[in-house]
Amino acid sequence: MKLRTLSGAVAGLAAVCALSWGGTARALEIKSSDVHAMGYPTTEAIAYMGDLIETWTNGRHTVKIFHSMQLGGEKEALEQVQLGALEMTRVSVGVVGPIVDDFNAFNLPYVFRSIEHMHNVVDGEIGTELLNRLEKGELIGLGYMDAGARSFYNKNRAITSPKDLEGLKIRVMQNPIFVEMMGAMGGAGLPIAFNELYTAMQTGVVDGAENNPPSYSTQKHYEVAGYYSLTEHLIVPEIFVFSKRVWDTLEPLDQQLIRKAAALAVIKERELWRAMEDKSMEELAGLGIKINKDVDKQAFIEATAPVREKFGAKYKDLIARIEKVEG
Ligand code: GTR
Repeated sequence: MKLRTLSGAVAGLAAVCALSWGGTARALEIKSSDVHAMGYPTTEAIAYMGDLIETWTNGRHTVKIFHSMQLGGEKEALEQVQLGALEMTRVSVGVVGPIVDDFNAFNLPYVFRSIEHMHNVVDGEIGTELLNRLEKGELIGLGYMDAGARSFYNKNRAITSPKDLEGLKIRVMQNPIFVEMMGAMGGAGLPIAFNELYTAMQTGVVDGAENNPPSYSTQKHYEVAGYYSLTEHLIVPEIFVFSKRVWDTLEPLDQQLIRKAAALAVIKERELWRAMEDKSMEELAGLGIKINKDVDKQAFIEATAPVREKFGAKYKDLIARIEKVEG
C-alpha cells in the first residue's frame, strides 16, 4: 500500500478507535527487544512504530525498546515472546527457521538472486503466507525488514573463493542450516549468539564471522577481524513479531492499529537501511578496512548447491515459487 493511502486509512481507524474505546480499554506497555543499538535502522523503525501507536491511542499504549542486547541474544528473545513474557522482538529470519521451518527456505545460500528479488518475495503472497504461519509458533508476524546481504570477515585473509575458507572457524547464526553451509564452503561453522561474538573473535574461539556492512561496522567487529570480502552468500531478511498470547488479549481495533503502525515501520526501515548501508561502507573504507570485492561468486554458488538440495528438498514447491518471482 502506498504511504499516503495507508496514512489515510490509519487516520480513519484512529477516529473509530477513539469513539469506541471510551475509557475502559486496557493500556499496554509493549516491550520490544533488539540486538542492535538505537540509531540502527531496525531499532529506529520500531521507535517510529511506537510513536505512531502512542499518538493514535492517546498514550494508552506505549512501546519500550530494550536495545543493544540488553535482553541477551535473539533465540532467547523469541522464546520470551512465545511465552508472552516479552511482547515484541525484532530478529533475523536466520533464527526463526528452527521455530517455523518454512522460513528456512529464506535461509538458503544464494536462494535470492538479488535484494530486489528478496523484496518481491517478502512483499508478495509468499511473504504473507509465511508470516501467517508464525501463529503455529505462538507468534504474530508483523512484517519484514531489510538486512542487505551477508559477507565474510575474518582476521587472517581476503576470501576470494571457497578454498580461502579452508581451516577457518567462522561464527554463524544459531541454525543448523548455516553450519552445513559453512562446511560446504570449506570452512567450519560454529553457532554462537550475536551477543557473544566479539569476544569469541577476540579470544580466538572463531577466526571470523559473516554479516552485512552495518552490523560489521556498528559492532566494531573490524577491530578483531579486519578482512571483509563481499561474498554476499546470504540475503536473509529480518522480521518483527508480536507475542500471540498477548495479542489474543487485545481488542481487534488495537490489533488493527498495531498492524498499520507495523506496515509504516517496514517502509521506514527500508529507507533507513539504504542510507545506513552506504554510510557503513564509507566508514569502513575510511578506517582502512581491507574490503575485497574480487570474489568468485559462481564458485560459492556451486559449492553451496548441496545445501540447497539437502535443506531445500522439504520446501521444493516453495522454492520453485520463489524462483519464479521476478528480480
Ligand atoms: C544482524 C542482524 C541481527 C542478528 C545478527 C547475527 O545482521 O540484524 O538480527 O541476526 O546479524 O548475525 O546474529
